[in-house]
Amino acid sequence: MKPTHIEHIGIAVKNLDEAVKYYQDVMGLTCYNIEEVADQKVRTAFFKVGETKVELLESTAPDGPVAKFIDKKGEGVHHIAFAVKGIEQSLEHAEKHGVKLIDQKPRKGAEGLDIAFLHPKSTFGVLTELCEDKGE
Ligand code: CMX
Repeated sequence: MKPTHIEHIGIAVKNLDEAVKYYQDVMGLTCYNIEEVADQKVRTAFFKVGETKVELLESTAPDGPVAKFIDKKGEGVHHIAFAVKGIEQSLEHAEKHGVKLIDQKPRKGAEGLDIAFLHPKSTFGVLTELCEDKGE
């Protein structure tokens, strides 16, 4: 596997609008996209910081992964996403090394990227996302 950069850092928040205001007013970043990802039960807001993005995540349902995370651990860093070339081969490579895959195959995530998650119990406690922009 060859990650090229950290594509984004996902941060779980209770209130997207309040968190967007903080990142804009205090951190001086510009929110360039707000998008709902229905199958993940989240509303997301994106900010660019160099080549990396900050993705704020607000749950849209009490049984969604982000709501469950906040119930258990509180607000905070939820996942780290690595941009890779060849996401299918990267997943195979991780699985061969004994990593538990959450997604056996890539699926479409926010911003049209192909994404797949690795289980945090196999990755030293960090929910890890692989993503690839295939430009489709
Ligand atoms: N980071 C680190 N550990 C996490 C975690 C996270 N984000 N989410 C859950 N865990 C830990 C829990 O603390 C728990 O640990 P313990 O057993 O030690 O208590 C364990 O993983 C199991 O957690 P759970 O609450 O029982 O939750 P589930 O097993 O039902 O689901 C997970 C956990 C990671 C498989 C699920 O959240 C998932 O599939 N995540 C991937 C999808 C996702 O997060 N989507 C939202 C973002 C979408 C986007 O970016 O567009």
